[in-house]
Amino acid sequence: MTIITKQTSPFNDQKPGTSGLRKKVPVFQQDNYVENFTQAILQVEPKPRCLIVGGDGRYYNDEAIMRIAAVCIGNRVEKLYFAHEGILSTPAASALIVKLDCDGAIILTASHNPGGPRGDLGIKYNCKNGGPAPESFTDQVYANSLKITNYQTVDVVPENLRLGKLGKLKIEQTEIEIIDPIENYVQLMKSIFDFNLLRSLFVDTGSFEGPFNMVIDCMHGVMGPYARRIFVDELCGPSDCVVNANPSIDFNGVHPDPNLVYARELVTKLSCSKLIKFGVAFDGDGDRHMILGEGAFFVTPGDSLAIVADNLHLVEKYKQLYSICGFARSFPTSPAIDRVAAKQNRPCYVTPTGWKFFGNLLDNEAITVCGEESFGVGGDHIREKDGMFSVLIWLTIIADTGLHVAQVVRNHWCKFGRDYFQRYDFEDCDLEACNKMMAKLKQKLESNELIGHEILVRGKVCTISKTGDFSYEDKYDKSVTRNQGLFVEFNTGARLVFRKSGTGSSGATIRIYANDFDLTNTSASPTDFLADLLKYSLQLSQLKEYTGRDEPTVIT
Ligand code: G16
Repeated sequence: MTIITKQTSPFNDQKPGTSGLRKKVPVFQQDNYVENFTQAILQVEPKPRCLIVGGDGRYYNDEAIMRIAAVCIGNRVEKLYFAHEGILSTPAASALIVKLDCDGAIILTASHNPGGPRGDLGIKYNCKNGGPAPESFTDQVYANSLKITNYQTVDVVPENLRLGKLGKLKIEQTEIEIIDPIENYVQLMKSIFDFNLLRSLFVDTGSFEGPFNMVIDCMHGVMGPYARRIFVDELCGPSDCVVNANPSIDFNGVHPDPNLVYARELVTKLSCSKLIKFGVAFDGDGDRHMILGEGAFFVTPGDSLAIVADNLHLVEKYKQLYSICGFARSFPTSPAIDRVAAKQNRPCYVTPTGWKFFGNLLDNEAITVCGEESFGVGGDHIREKDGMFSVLIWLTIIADTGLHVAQVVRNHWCKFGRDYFQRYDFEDCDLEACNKMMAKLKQKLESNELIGHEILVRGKVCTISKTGDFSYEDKYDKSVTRNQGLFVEFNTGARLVFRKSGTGSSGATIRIYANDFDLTNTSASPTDFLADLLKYSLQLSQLKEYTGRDEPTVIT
């Protein structure tokens, strides 16, 4: 085997989105496509010397890993760690980068997007701090990809590189090690949480009229082996509490997006059995999660984030390791966490959508917990959102207080009032039509023409007080990110946000987010409470006129 230079030509569509490059599998299967993008990553200065490679196990994961490996060896990367079988959750990758003192990780995932031969694949790069590459990095990758003329690789795929067996080998100048990523992640969780307290949930203590039964739905994604290790081996839960736990290349035909529509199996289980008191669904790569209580009581991601922030003091070990300084949320996320921050006299930063924007705040110890409406909660222990971390905080709260999920949420509303929130997703719309619609809306909202306009919300007059397109200046590197969400704010505190998703692989997904607040009326249905606002959002955006759609594909 020898290192060779291979001629290539650029692809003009390798611009990373919200979280890496996401495309349909056949796009990645094109000759040179994976190699060009890998070379474009490896050319960003300072060039990485030590990398981790792995992915969420979806279709083409293993072939893409071999193509990436060949380019890394061709570029004489000094050390390459591969996850056993090539399977690595996103939070585990983030933890390993720091633990093994690597320069970064190349992670193959399209997260919550469907898999299979016609499904999605993605490649994202995480940096030395364990977090997703910031825009300054991904802009360089994109620029490199547009002018690439050749890449370094090896003339034959290394035959001795077998990801099924742990161990070390050397190919050309590259030292290679196949590692078990789960062990490090489990140890990290054990260093943060009181596993004895969590174990007590599986014992009938009388607090919950029987043992605290739970269902952990891994949705055929990467989390199965992690959940089995934690819930069955460490916490001594019954083996059937972890379901859909074998990573599958097409997620068994399931859309591995933990929401009320795609995690239907879990929702049905909890709706049908009063014996199950807690349910969680993870997404394909294990960073997102959805929490349900008894009777499929749904905890909105914004409430979950606020409750985690308000109860962080219960996680003794975490509190000792990472002092609680402040919080952050993405712009479209409900302001429930802002109220917790205000009560604790701590700052709450508001960033654009995308975990990469939390990195500098965490690195500079400005925040300890952050999260997003897209089912993401994370902390200072790694630089990715971490579904398991959030679940173990929830279980700590439950074990400590003896309260059910719904009681925890209702107590929170009593203390802070309720932030009603709903997100409408219009998936797979025509891209050009969406671009035109968003351009028109932007023009309307950036002029002041709607200020003072009145609409009726639950029978009361609400006045538009502010409109625009969210932009963000990073407190530390002073970078400015514009066009991060069109918004309409009302004098009552109600708000609408409009965005085009940055994680789709074809067409366009339009997201409309609505939130409103009530201090005392906390028991209304979000659908009723937000109906007038959402109706107005459809009129204002002229979504139907542009896209022909007026029914969301998913309501969260
Ligand atoms: C990624 C990002 C998140 C973001 C989400 C949704 O998550 O890491 O920060 O909130 O996409 O983005 P969009 O609304 O643009 O589709 P994941 O879990 O897909 O990697």
